[in-house]
Amino acid sequence: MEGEWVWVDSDIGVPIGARVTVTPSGQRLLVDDEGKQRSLAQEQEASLRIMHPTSVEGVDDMIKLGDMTEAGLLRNLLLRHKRGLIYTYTGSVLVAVNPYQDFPFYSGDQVGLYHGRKLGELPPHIFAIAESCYCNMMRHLRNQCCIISGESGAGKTETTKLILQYLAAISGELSEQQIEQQILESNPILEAFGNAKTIRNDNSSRFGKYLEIFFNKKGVIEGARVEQYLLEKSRVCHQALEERNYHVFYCMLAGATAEEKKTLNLGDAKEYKFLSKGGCIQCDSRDDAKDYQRILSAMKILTFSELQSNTQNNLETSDVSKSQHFSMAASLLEVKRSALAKSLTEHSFMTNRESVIKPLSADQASDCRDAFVKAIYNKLFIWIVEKINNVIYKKLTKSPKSSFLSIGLLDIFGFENFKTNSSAGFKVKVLFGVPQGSDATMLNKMNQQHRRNKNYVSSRSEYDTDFGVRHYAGIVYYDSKGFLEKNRDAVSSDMINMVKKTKNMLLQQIFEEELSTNNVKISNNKKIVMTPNNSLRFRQSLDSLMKALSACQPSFIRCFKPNNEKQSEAKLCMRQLRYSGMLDTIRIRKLGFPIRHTFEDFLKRYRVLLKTTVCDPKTETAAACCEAICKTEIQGEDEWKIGRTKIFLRDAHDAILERLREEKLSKIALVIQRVMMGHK
Ligand code: AOV
Ligand code: MG
Repeated sequence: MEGEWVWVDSDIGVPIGARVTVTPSGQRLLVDDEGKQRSLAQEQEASLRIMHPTSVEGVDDMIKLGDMTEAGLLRNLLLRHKRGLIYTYTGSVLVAVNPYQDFPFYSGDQVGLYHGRKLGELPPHIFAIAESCYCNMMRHLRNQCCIISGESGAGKTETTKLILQYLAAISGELSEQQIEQQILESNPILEAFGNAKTIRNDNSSRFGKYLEIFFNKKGVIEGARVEQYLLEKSRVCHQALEERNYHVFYCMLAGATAEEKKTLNLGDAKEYKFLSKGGCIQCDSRDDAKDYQRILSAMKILTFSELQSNTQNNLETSDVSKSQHFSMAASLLEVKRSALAKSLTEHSFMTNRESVIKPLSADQASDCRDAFVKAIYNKLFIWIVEKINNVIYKKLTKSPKSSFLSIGLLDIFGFENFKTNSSAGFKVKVLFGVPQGSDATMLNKMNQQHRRNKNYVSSRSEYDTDFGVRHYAGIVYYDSKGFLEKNRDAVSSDMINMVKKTKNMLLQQIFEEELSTNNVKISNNKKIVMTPNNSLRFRQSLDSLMKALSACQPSFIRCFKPNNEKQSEAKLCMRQLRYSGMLDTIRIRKLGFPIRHTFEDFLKRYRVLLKTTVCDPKTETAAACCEAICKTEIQGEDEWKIGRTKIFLRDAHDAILERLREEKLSKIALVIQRVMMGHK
């Protein structure tokens, strides 16, 4: 058995690989994948589980693995990752393991290499997936989407950008225009305002994004549209230890010239409370000053005016005091100091008979300030997205939607499981729409409402502030403490009245909705400005996302994070493998027939492969013709099935049939060429 590879038990919960070796002194050993040695008695050998050769060597498509187990998948990924092969297929699903270093994978040459090639023809690559989306879109005239998943820091956002880069490059070959560049340049802007350093990722997306890229029928990009979901607002006022606020603040303070900073009354990042709560100003992997120039140039390309670039959110100093900062805030907001002071420190409401003004406590006043700051930032973000869409999307709205084909890229915020989770990573609870009340009343309400929901784990006692949610990745416990504060964004009507008086056009614009609704609801003696309920709006936008996604042909990319300071590589990947449901995916795909076409579609596409001597389409049904094609071209009875209206194929046959079709077509082309030459 010397030299043989086997599976041995390990402490990560699944078996790992080991090799049988014999020392010069004749001692038999097992050396496992982690380099650990264990002795091996001869009589044990018979019970060893021999490793399938595909697991010894590694395969580029997990469907080809002989040992179809979690251990098999895990070893294959890790083996390839060690060799610098970060991409692996699981059928048509791409698994991408974050390399955390720049590889020469993504040059123009690579684009050229993958363009026009079928999935599986070349080594697994994100460009192959992008090409397959593009090709499917053009071939079936069907909209496509890429669903990219993975935990925080796994590489979703980078993957999205690579797909966009690929599509922009191949579209750019077909025509000379600016739009591809403008779409690409929207990223640095969105990331500046919507990404931040967290302990998981130096460039963590704190919002969800769906980018839909529109092509004309020739395959040239005509425009794109960004939809954003749930920016994490609490970060604007509070950051956890070792985390930062949004990049843009640090970039601006590091990158603006001394003169510009003087004009805008700006200091250094460390002077601002809202920028230094995480005790972290610098981020080693980022160059804030350089990024600032990048942001400005992107803003120019997307036609933001200079005034708009400068009127950024400098509000973080708005302390409720008659300090210098307070005057600055008033001047930036372009309101009278007295109006700002009133709105921040007083609370006016109606009793049955009269209007009453009550002073706010210091705590209430700072809550009020924070809610206002968060609202401004959130609205500014929405405004930026709109502004970008005005440039990259608006002109498409003049033509009917049916004149375009599209590829949508979904880049969400990744799963983060901390010892204590609070609403920072879990925004959906916003759905309860609890504008007032305390964390305890909210928890109580949730416990009652979801008592019977099997995905909800109620608090253990009335003193317990935790509750749990059963996610696909496992149960996650959330601490309800501070939950409401993090999600509260109801701006008081006093603040809105103040905004009414501003001369600042941008501020007026972003609060347009509140200013135009006179719909002020009075409840419990508190005035709250009612805009369309945030949770309702979120639900609507999720609904429309789901609708959009389900109307598309999807491609899936699963990003993996190979290391984490606290966990071994294998253990970490195992967890991700489990909750990605990959093994199930493979089992189903291996068992099933994931490729399906209607008889008509199939026949239209592969008619060149039909031997008319065997089956004549003039006299036979489409189903019979399809059957005839499969019989001659696909080996193995069990590889395809004929249904009532459709033909079902195993995963691999799509690419095989395409290749056969192309060979046949080029042969035909050659014959035609010869005939024409002969005629000349
Ligand atoms: P995420 O989007 O999945 O996390 P990112 O796409 O921001 O993760 O990736 C995190 C970091 O990993 C990047 O900043 C790069 O340094 C590195 N990285 C990812 N993919 C690649 C690649 N293909 N080549 C080289 N480096 C890469 V989050 O937004 O936190 O959920 O919510
Ligand atoms: Mg991201």
